[in-house]
Amino acid sequence: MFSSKEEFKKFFMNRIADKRSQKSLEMAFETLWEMTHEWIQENWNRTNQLYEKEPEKQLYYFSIEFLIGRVLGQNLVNLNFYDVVKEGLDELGLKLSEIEELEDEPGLGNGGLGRLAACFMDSLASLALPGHGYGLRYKGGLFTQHFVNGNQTEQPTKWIKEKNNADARQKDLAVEVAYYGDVQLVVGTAGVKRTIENPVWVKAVPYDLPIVGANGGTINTLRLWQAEVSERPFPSTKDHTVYEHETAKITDRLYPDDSLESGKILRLKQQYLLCSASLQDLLRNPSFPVEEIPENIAIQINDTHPALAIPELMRILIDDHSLGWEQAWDITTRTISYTNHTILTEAMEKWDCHLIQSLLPRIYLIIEEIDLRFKESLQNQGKTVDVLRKLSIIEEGVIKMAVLAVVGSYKVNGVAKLHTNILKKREMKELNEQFPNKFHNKTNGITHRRWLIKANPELSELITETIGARWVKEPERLDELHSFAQNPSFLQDFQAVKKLKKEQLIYHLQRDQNIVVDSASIFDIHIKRFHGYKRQLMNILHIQMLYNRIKHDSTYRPYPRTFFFGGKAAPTYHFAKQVIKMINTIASKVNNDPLVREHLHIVFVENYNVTQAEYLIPAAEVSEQISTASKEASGTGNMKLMMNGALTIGTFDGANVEMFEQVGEENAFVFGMRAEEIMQYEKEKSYNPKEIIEGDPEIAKMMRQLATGKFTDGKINADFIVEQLLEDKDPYFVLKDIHSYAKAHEKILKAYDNPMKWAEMSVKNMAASGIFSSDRTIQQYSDDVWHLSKVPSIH
Ligand code: HBZ
Repeated sequence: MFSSKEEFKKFFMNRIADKRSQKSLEMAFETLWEMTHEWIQENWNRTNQLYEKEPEKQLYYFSIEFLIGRVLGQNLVNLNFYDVVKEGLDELGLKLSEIEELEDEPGLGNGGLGRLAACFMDSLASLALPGHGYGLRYKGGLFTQHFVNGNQTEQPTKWIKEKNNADARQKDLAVEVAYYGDVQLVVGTAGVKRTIENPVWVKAVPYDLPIVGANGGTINTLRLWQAEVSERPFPSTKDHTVYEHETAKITDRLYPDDSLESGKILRLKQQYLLCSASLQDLLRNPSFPVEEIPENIAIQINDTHPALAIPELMRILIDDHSLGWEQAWDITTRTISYTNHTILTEAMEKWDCHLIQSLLPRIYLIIEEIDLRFKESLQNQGKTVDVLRKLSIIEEGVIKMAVLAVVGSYKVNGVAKLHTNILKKREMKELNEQFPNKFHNKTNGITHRRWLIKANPELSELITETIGARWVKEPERLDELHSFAQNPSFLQDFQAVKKLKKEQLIYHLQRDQNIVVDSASIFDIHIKRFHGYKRQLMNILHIQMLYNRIKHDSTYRPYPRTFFFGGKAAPTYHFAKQVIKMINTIASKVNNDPLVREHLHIVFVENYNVTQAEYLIPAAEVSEQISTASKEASGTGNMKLMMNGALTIGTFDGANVEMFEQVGEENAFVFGMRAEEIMQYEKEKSYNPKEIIEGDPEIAKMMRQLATGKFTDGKINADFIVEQLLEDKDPYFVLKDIHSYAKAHEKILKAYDNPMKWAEMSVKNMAASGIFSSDRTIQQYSDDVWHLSKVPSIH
């Protein structure tokens, strides 16, 4: 390691010279990559030795997704080497930012849930807490999105390259996972045992990624499993070639769907591979007796995707360690805790019994027994048939994974206050009554080390110059910015940084997508997965509304705005894809209209991912958080944008509610119906959008424009859109909220008219954002759920 820029340069040049004494970017990337990995390795080994020497309780975060983004630059930041390396390279005529661009981001997640797991990993290591991740190493991450005639197309992406893999294969730690087979009763000296005869074995090989905490101190491990062909005997009754093909496919690609559960057997195989391999790994040579698992291990399951960890742990304890049912159940339910991320019915996982029965026969028997025993205890308590039905794990031939997850965990949490309340009072009311102390809230957070320090070094520097550097370690200290919210010179500096970040985004977009944007326009940003409930449709309909006004009211000439969209739709989510097409079509109409384009510009950023987010978020002035109230469990993009000084236009939904609470509603643009109103309408089925259309000429006109295809020159098939709004009764209340949304936008224009006031509001948002650091979230999980102790310093 080095301590100065000069030392770094010498070190770096020696390496380069070792190779082919060329300064090409690729070589610089490779060299830097190797160097950082060597630095990391040292502390990684030391952290691991410490864990072995002084075994304290460890947390394992089981997640089907870890959306980590690029790692090179972030590791340099966390190691505190970023500036030294950047300056050193500058002097050698190399740009670190260009070198960073050579890294392909591993898209091992869809959206919020996967990114949350990545932020949590960063916070655990940065807080020096012993917490690691278990996930899957998909060969193909999330698809690459391209637009062809405005339609989303999906190309497979392979992030794994021969060279520069961020992870290291640990072939000696491979484990075998059993699928299919027959459950046999074997009578032995120790009593009756169950074994699985003639299973199809799959080898799970771990790949380890270092998770570098702040200041490079604690380095934890993210272990990702890859499925491979097993060398164990193969059942004679099955076709070997088919099986080899199937095995190779298990970790071939990430499921690109973040809501509609499709009940596919391959997905079930993925889930079981994650759970079985990880648990076998954890219980390989434990330094403690299995009876003491709960004192030594905490397992957090990220949604229900890893809920098979519950019956799998039971299987291991009963079948492999000969424990009785009660004892195994006691251990399991004191080890596992569960986070719920959604109340959307279509996203609640349900598996057909027969699917699990044939793929995982022993696991099925265990789930059946859990259900049976639970029901028995409920009957003994005299529960009604209705309550019994709601609380049953198995109902009408399907396994409700959320119920299994609640019954099998010691703690269950929602991801924002509103969401947790909805879980407790409605979605899981009976479960909450049954287990009154199980449910709790842990409002999500984001790591400020990536979303502020890494993505916005200029703003971070300004903050440090203003309030000192303590906020880096204690992000709640961002609230010290409050006293500068009316300081003209600070506000001007803030404005200058925002302008710079807008220009950097413009440069990036021009280079990559050949898009030209006016830096003086308001940057209004709507970035997230495409979903009905996230209401990108309302945003684009509002733009259509503005277009009509500009065209027909010669006095209406609003301040220029650029509306940025970014996000992918699940390949099978037809409606979401139609909205993408609609935005692209309206974009070309708006952007090519000589009058309108003076006021409105639409930019749809292709292939939105973590890397793009790092450009977009620091440049944002307006953050669109407009989900139908009650539907967005938390949201985390909202927090990233707030931390970078964007003002939120948003509904009272998810974590928005808490953001407004922190910053004050006067520093945001709040609109729309509340969760209770929406839920009331849903319950009564009393909302009729037809009435709105009939009573509102402006909306009626927009619907006509869409239906006749005149507005879009026949380029979109608006049937789907109009059908959803009319026949499907506008399930996300777009037409009900659109006027209140439009009014909020009017307020934005008014506020932007006063740049100093706008800057003041932005600063107040930054100042109030510290609580949304995932360091706070992780500390709360640790205090209330996992009970971890800090790793002693290794320096
Ligand atoms: O989890 C999101 C929530 O929608 C969002 O409100 C919250 O902030 C975030 C973190 O808690 N949920 C997801 O991102 N869900 C998925 O990505 C998903 C992936 C695969 C599935 C189902 C959902 O099968």
